[in-house]
Formats: sequence, C-alpha cells, structure tokens
Amino acid sequence: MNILLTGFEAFLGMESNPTEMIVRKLDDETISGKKIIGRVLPVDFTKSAGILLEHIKEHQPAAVISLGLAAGRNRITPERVAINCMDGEADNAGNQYDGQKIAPDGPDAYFSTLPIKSMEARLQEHHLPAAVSNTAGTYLCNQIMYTARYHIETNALDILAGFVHIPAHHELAVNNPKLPSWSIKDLEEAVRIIIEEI
Ligand code: PCA
Repeated sequence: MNILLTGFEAFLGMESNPTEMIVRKLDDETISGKKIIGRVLPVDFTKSAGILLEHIKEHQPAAVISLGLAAGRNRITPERVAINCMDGEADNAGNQYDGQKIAPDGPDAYFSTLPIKSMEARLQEHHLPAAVSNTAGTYLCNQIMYTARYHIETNALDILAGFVHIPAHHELAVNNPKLPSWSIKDLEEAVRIIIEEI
C-alpha cells in the first residue's frame, strides 16, 4: 500500500521548510507496511495542484498526507477542513489571490478523511504536543488539501486525504527569538506516528 506524503519548498523568505526535509528523508521508506512516496511541491498556486494530481494518478496511494509549515504554531496540527478560497501573500512565483475560489464548481469546504482525532491522541501519548486545527488558512496548504479532496470526491476514489501543519524547526528560530520551534528529529518522529495511524 502506497502513502503519498507531500511537503513544500521554502516560501515567504524563509531559508528552509522542515516539511521538505522530512518528506525527502521518508521517501521510499516502508513504515508499518506502507510504502512512502515522498514528494516536494512548489509554493506556486498555478502549479502545485496539478503536480499533486499527477502524483496521485501515478502512485495510486491509499492515502494522501500533505504536510506544511505553520510558523508560529507550537504543536502538530492535523487540519479538520479545507475551504474553497485562495488568499494571502504572493507565492514564490509572484501569484497573489484575493479570495478567488479554488474550484468554481466545488463546495465551500471539505473535511479531512484522515483520522485526525486519533492522530492527535497518539501524538499526545508520545508526549509530542498536538491539537486538531479548524483552519488550514487560505494559502497553498489549504489549496492542496482542497484539491486532493475535490479530486477524490469528484472521481469517487477510495483514497484518504488531509493535511497536517507542523511547527518551525530550530533553524528558523535561531534569528527569530519568539518563534516556537521543534527539532527535525521530533518532527520526523511525529510524522512517523501520523503515518502509523493510517
Ligand atoms: N506552509 C504554507 C505553504 C507552504 C507551507 O509549508 C501554508 O501554510 O499554506
């Protein structure tokens, strides 16, 4: 059984993105019988969704777990919902949106089909702080989760999909004294636990 695990490249002037490091590290590993396909997506509203869909078509995963950095959060946050909206800062290619829909014919929102509550509980049991989040924002992370769920629903596919935001890693906090940060090792352990929960 394949699991598609996606992360993002660095964005908004940050020097690195921990999700890129984790996805590269776990690519090709087998975790509790699941083969991990780790792929990094660009932070580009016009490209990321299409690339994600190509990976889904190529690898036919049983689940899509997308990871993104939420700098400022102090815990691992499985997202409950993605909304049909693009907004926020310009992306890495300079594209900027002001509330446009991701899918003009799509519903306002999709819920995650990952086991977000048991992920939260298992992480907490391992003393890795976690909490379900009720907003994935309106930037690339939300777009990717919405796109995966829209594709799966409109094609009646049997694939679980959702998004997990993770805190910054220490490297980003070195010159940013107020930024909560985790070690890459702990972030990686958290992602392994999330995958085991599928
Ligand atoms: N986090 C951003 C986009 C890329 C990433 O890692 C987000 O939360 O939308």
